[in-house]
Parts: sequence; C-alpha cells; structure tokens
Amino acid sequence: MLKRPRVINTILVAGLLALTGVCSSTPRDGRSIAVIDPGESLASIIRRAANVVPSERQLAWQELEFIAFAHFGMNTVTDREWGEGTEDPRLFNPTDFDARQWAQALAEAGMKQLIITAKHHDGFCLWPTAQTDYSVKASPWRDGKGDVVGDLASACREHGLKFGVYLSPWDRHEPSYGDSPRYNEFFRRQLRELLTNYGDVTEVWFDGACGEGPNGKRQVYDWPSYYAVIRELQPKAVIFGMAPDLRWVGTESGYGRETEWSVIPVSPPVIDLAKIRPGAYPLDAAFLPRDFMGPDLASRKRLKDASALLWYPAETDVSIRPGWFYHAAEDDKVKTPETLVDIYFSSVGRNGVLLLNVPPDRRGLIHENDIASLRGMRAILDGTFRTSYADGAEVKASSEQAGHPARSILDGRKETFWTADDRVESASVEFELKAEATFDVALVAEHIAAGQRVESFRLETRTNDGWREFTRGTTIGYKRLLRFPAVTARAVRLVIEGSRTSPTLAGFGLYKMHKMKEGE
Ligand code: FUL
Repeated sequence: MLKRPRVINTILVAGLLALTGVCSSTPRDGRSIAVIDPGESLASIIRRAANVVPSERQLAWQELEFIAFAHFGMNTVTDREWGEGTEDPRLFNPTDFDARQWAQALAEAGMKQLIITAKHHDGFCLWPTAQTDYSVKASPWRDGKGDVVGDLASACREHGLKFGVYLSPWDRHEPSYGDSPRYNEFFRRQLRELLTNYGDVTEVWFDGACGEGPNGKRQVYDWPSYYAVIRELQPKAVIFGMAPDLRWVGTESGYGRETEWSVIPVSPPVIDLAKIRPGAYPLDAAFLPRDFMGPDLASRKRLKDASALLWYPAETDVSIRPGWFYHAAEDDKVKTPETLVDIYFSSVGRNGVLLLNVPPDRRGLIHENDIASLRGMRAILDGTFRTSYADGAEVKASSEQAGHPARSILDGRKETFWTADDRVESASVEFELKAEATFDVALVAEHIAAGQRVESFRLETRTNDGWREFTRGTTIGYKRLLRFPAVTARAVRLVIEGSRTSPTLAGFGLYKMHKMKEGE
C-alpha cells in the first residue's frame, strides 16, 4: 500500500454488520448477527455461526460476483495517484469522455456493477455538487455543464450494470475538513446529492483515510450518521469498507484467503453490545470500525472468544494496472488475460466479490489495451465455464433431508439445494457422469442464504482401486473454484470432512480450462 504521510495509514476497513433488512424482535433472533452468551459452549457457538445469514442486500451483492471500479478525475489529468486538493479545476477537460464506451466495455467483460470515484482524496467532484465550487462545474469540460456521475448512471442503466459511488471522506480541498461537525454535515449533504439525483445506487464505498484539516485538527468522521443517510435514501445499497455491510479482503492484490469465512467474530471495542437494538439497522450504531486483515479471521479458535458473530463478507479490490488512476507510462503494464483469470479464481473462486479497477484515460475513454485484456479474460472464462461435465450426472448423497434432494445440486438454480440430515456434519455426494470426461477445474457452491458451513472437503475420482483424492479445499461459501492437474474419470465424489452444521450445496461443476487461441 502507498504511504500516507500525516494520515492514518490504513484503509481501515471495517465494518460491520448486517442485520439490516432482516428485522427481528430481539437482536438475538437477528439472522445476520448472533450475540454470544457469556459462558456459551464452543459447540453451541459454532452451530450459531453456521446459522448466521446474509441480509438481502448482501446476498444481492454477492451474486454480482464481478464488478468494476473506475478511478477517474483530477489525478487522471495530473498523472498522480493522490492529488493535493490544490489542482486548478480548469485542468479537467477530457477530450472524448464517453460513459457509454465504459459501460459497454465493462458489461461485455461480464461485470455487473460500476463504482465511480465521485470524489477522491483531492476533493474534486465529478458531479456538479452544490456543496463546493471544486467540481466539474468549474472546469471547461462541456462549459462547466457536464456531469460525469450523471452520464455514467444513465450509461450503466442502458447496459444493465448496477451503479455505485466511491466518496472519499478524506478531502484535501474542503476548508471545513478538520472542523469535524461542519465537515460531517458537508459530507452528509454530498452523500444526499449522490443518493438522490442518480437513480438506484447499489454500493457506497468508504475508504478509511483520515487527515488533518487546515485548522491543524484531525477530522473525526461520524460514520453512523453517514450510514443513516444511505439507509434512508438507498436502503438496498451495501456499504463497503469503513462500514457495516462489506469487508475489505485485506490486500489490494486481488487474491483472497484460501479459507475465507463470511461469518466474522467480533468483540468490544469493535462492537458495542449495549447499542445493539432491535429494529431496522441496529448495528449501524453499534459497530466501531477497524480493519480485518489477519490471515485467520474466523476459524473455530477465533469464534471461541467472540462476543458476536456477523455476516461480513469480503470484497476483493485490485487494479488492472499498477496504479489506481490512469498513467500513460503504464499502458504496457496492463494485467494480461491470464493474470486476470488467475485473480478471478482467487477472488470469486474464494468466496469473494472481485472489484476490478479499470481506470479510464485522459481522453475519458477506457484504453484499448485494457479492453483487449478484458476481452481475453472473458474469452477464457466463457470457454472454460461453457460446459460442465457434471451436468446431467446422476447424483447420490450419503444423507439427504426431505425436500432437499441431492439432484438439486445440478438443477442450475441457486434457490434449490441439497442438505444432509440435521446435524450430520460429514457427508459425501457422488456424481456419476454421463460419460468419462477430462477436467482440471471444479466449482462448488454452498447455499449461503442458509449460512456458510463447510470447513473442509476433498474431491475424489473412482478408480479400479477405489476412490482416490485429486484435490481438496477448506471453506466453500458462495463459490469455490479449484484448479488441479487434469484428471479423467467417470465418477467423482465430494467428501465433506467437516462442517459447522449439516452442510448444504447449491451447485457443482467440472470444467476444462480454456486456452486462448489466436485472434481471441
Ligand atoms: C485507497 C486509496 O487511497 C487509493 O487511492 C484507492 O482509491 C484505493 C481503492 O483505496 O485507500
């Protein structure tokens, strides 16, 4: 990560919670949070962890799988990563800005949402905000009548993309920054504009950077009051980072953890138990942000001492180029299709959502090199996932609950799922393929609407000498993708070795990795 002089040097992610949307009469019944009783046994805590579930908006976000970030603004012009806030607004004048070109390229790449840096740390606003003159209004672009945010919101709608905003709390231009109550009000007003004037906004992205204002004082952000504005105006939006709904995965590499739990244990001071209230958004006020960067966030060891368990899933952000903003000098450093595919397997394939930054250039267009890489990535993913050799297989499970037969795993629907008998924590599912097949990729999906449960599993093929393991994994969650040296088989068995309660499976696939061909 870049060094931040004079600032709290961390993206501080944090967040919290979820209960939202899933109302309950008492916090204890809330399904996106479980409050642990003092002295509760580990067995009971683990079972409760297995029954914490996503809120509706968290589930909708998870199903997007692959979303886009666009860092664009004053830094694009000045060739910097962090502006000072003193840059002349007259510098902003993209020659060919075309929101539709962005939306089309991103939609064709298979992305489902775009998040725009409406304001980065320099404070320059890409929409004609009424709160400051430091915006597109003061630029020569479209004679000061342009609105990057507005154009993008419409282009996204046209191309079927959802729309999100990054609004940097750290503002190096705004004079009220550091005068905490005054700036908090300024910031809430900016949020109100963005969340009122541009149709549906489905994600709000908060970085934790914080500095001193011109008065020499450090700004104290009033997070709960920001969340309240978002809940009021866009109740379906998830809030990322210094916020309740989505957790930063902890790196900017695009690689998530091999073991990635969406149920995270928290204790004071991260959570103020006294502030948990039944009602619409009880945890927005109870969560005290911090980052969640450790290698092990939620193993049994971690659950043991928790005060509460939250559904708090990981978003995995990375840039297609070395920088977050466009720099001409990086035109030949755009990640290759193969690297992007590797990142996809290590983010979407590890129970995360991939937030890939594609920074438009000084013309106001996504650069040709970035588009070429995105197309290559799409071609590999489409080629790989077009045919699953498990489709049409006969499925048999060692244990099955009424109404949730093993064949639901292959019916292509997320809502239907297999589950083992109540409290059966190890189970196996056999897939008798329609024909012998050679594959080197497997997909496994839990039905996370019922919680995340599987702790370890292995995959085996049937051989003349019995079942033989060819790969294994730990957590599954929304989606787990595994790659392994190609195997040829007629029958495959998934053995769930450990689960926090009866496991569920909503999907399973076997694929052959597609190699790019000339001209793709
Ligand atoms: C960081 C920011 O400081 C970077 O400039 C970038 O916006 C990244 C996504 O978040 O914390």
